[in-house]
Amino acid sequence: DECQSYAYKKLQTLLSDSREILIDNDQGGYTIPAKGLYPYQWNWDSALVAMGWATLDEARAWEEMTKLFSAQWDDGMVSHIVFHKPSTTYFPGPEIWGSVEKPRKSTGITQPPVAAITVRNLFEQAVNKELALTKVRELFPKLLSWHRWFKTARDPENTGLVATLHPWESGMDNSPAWDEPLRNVPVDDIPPYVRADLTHVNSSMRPSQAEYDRFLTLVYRFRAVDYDCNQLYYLSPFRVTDLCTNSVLYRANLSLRWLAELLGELDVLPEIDGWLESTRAAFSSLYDPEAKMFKSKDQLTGKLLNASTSAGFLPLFARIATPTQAQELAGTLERWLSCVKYGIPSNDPESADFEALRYWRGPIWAIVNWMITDGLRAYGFDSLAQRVESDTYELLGSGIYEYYDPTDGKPAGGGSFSWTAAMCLAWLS
Ligand code: 9YW
Repeated sequence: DECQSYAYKKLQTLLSDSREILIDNDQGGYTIPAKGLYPYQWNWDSALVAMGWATLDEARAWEEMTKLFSAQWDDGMVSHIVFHKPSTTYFPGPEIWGSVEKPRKSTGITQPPVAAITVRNLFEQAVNKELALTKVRELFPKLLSWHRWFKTARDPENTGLVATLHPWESGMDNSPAWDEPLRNVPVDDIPPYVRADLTHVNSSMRPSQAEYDRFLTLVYRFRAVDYDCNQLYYLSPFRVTDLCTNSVLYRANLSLRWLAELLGELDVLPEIDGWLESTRAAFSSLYDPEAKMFKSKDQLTGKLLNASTSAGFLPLFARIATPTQAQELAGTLERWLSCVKYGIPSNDPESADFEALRYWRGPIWAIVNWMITDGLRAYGFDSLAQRVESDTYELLGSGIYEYYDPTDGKPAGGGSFSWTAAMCLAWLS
């Protein structure tokens, strides 16, 4: 009937808009997150975007991953941005990460390691299994070396949890969780700079100047030792246990293990099992039973960070929350949802530093909703997942943007945004 055909049309429009966005943001083997605002290849964006590509072109999805790993460092790190082609619309670009004379092809920091999760997902969904197997064989050693890098460079003291040394590495740059640790980062006498982000998005929605001064200070300090991964852990004035990175890494290690079994690479299983075990043993130290929430931690002070952010629900995506913790997290999420029109806000809507439109301090991100609903379903919270999925569907209907205001659903940030489009495809195709 009429109602059904309206719903069908809405879905088809959403899917075709999403496909168009990926095609439009395709730079030849890699996808930029958004024109102007983010003109290079971003690490975790690409891994999520590949799941969207898979719904229209499997070969292209694999290429996204190949292109990302083409910039892998000798030490195993995969950078948070790869500068394949020059651009003047983003700061800081290749000359800041390197020098004007010798610009770098990629940044000296990483991002949440979604890639192994993607590779498993692409293989499982693949129609062309022959291509998929070839690609898994090609990518597996690269994934393994990246995960080994996390272990050696970011957990040299073998705690089971990896360190994040820059807010950009967390993927949630100006999360309220970083306010405290950033206060202990001094601002060095850095060269004057002009932010390019403010020409694309209103400054009231972006990280503050004080934050950018510290982001840049960290970059210059890391650059001074040429990003030597054996030194950065010890010299960085910012060192946190980020819930997003650690949750994603744990889930990615589960995926890596699955891929190892697929390929018959049984020799590496004890190593991966060791990582999984030590992370499981350490993870509950990030749980705050009073707040009924996971919290990130400042490794330099040893303190759990006060902020409750959407990253606190990602242990569900990781499958690392205990059943009791999961039950309590679901309660916390219900409270959050009762305070806003749409879920899931990136920051506790009842906290004093909640800002509905400022980046990672309030707005909703479709990729985070996708990860959390995946986790909710894994723990059996289907109706809660359903609530978030239908909220997300409504939000996407108002435009495929970078993020959304949880109080009224207004889209904001960059438009025609790749990973939002990809989530739309991965979810609804
Ligand atoms: C920046 C591209 C990136 C994401 C990050 C997000 C933002 C870039 O955009 O960072 O300059 O602030 O925080 O997670 O990868 O979408």
